[in-house]
Amino acid sequence: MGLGVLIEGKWVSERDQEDEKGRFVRPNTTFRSTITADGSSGFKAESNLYHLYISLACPWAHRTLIMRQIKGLADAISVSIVEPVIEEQGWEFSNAPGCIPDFVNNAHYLWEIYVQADRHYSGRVTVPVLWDTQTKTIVNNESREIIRMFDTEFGSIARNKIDLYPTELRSNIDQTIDAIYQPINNGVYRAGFATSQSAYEEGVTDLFEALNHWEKVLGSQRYLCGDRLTEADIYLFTTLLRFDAVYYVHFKCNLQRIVDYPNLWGYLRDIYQYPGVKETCNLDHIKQHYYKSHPKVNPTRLVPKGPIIDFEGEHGRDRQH
Ligand SMILES: N[C@@H](CCC(=O)N[C@@H](CS)C(=O)NCC(=O)O)C(=O)O
Repeated sequence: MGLGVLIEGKWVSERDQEDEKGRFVRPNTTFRSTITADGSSGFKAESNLYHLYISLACPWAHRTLIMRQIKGLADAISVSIVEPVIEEQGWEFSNAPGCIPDFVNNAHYLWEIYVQADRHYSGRVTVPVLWDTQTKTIVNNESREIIRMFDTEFGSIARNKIDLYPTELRSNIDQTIDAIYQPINNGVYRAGFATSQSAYEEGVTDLFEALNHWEKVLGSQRYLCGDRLTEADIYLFTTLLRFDAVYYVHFKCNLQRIVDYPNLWGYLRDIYQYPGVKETCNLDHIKQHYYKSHPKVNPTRLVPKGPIIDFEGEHGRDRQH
């Protein structure tokens, strides 16, 4: 069993995901509309209009949930949470612990949402998905764009007046998000899904070079872009949270754990303890997902017991800077 795909609106439960050199390739997403504060894009920022489909296991989807939480958009944008494990039919809804079924469209599988948006849709069925309940379509399924919309377009609706994309830091934030994407966020997948030794080594080398770099940066400032929390930190956080429990073992990213880096470890705890963030973190969904959804990587699908990680301990980041 592997990951499936929709072809002309029909679900097919196997697809290839490497190139001829054994390198993992992440295809682009296809629904790329935007919501704007004034509605000029065709989708207006409003309460009780949009619904977010996510997995608590997926680092890309998790980011959108964190942004929704930090901005105080939880009452304005509803959410469904899929089962952690990807089976034959892809992402699935249920009442299992930590899940929220699809009370908006009553779908059983996430692919039904894609077909409802486009009867002839061909492509991957991924989380996150931002759904418009009025026009009954997918607005966007690219986490980076969903996060930006939540941050900049829902100002009058958001309960918390926090800005994670402040004008004076915008180019720095965008550059940082770009800089961590290939080596870190996608780097763990490049290492873990590689099917040749050289592709794996390429991924793992880039990953640890980048971690070493940011470890240094975080020695002299509290966050990636300076002394305030920004979008870029949310991007790094979801990879770091999964690292020691999953990527270190399952994806063979094992030169060092995050707990072995003094600055990255304090930083990870710092963001975990930021108001609203820990409620979005579910290590059980995360471990179930990775160890059971990739039988090519872990054929027995056994889920390890450990490690025991204390995310709640003192982070020391406020004293240091
Ligand atoms: N570019 C997307 C990537 C989303 C993505 O790859 N999600 C994964 C879960 S971590 C997924 O749904 N995979 C299912 C599949 O590939 O079939 C984003 O950042 O929103």
